[in-house]
Amino acid sequence: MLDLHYWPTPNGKKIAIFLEEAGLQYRVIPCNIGRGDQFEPSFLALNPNARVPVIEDDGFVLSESMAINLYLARKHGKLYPSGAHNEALAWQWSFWETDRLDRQIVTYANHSAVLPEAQRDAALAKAAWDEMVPALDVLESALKKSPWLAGDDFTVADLNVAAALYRGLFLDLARWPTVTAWLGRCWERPAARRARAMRE
Ligand SMILES: N[C@@H](CCC(=O)N[C@@H](CS)C(=O)NCC(=O)O)C(=O)O
Repeated sequence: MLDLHYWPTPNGKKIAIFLEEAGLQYRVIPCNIGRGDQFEPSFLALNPNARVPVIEDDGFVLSESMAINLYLARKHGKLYPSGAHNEALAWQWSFWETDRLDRQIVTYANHSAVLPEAQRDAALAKAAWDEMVPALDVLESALKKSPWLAGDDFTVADLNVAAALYRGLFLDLARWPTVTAWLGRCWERPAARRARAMRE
């Protein structure tokens, strides 16, 4: 049995989407990060970084959502790109998103829309946006060349990057129409809809 230590954040949903896509059996173990469950000794023993998600796969413990999905996809042969080149592209896009867009889109969304107005910092929002623009330009031009990131079909590469860009669903990304259409395609899949509806 696979245990998913989970809270309904985009990183948690990234794993839930994969598990739903792959049709794997799993048990959700809520880790309420709002009340500090991630700092409990039992959780820190699994992930000393005090972050969800974490999986326990027959005793094998793994954190970092991109790595978890790449591991599960490869292990189960589900949504894993075929051939060394497409496999490497899945790693490339997953690492790329973490470096170029992950924190930037969270910071931008928080300081432009999510936080109460009094707590928003316009300078932080602008700095984040200035980093997002060239990264989204890169994604736009890649998706103009191919509808999916690692080969001819939807794979764990698209799943990982689109799940991480969840906040983009609520931002004005009109200057990147190909990214917007691809993000919509990824989040409209039945597995993504099911995971999106999951609370704890
Ligand atoms: N790079 C990590 C990031 C994990 C992460 O930041 N998790 C957040 C929820 S999305 C968390 O556990 N936050 C707890 C805290 O900030 O104390 C991953 O992709 O799994």
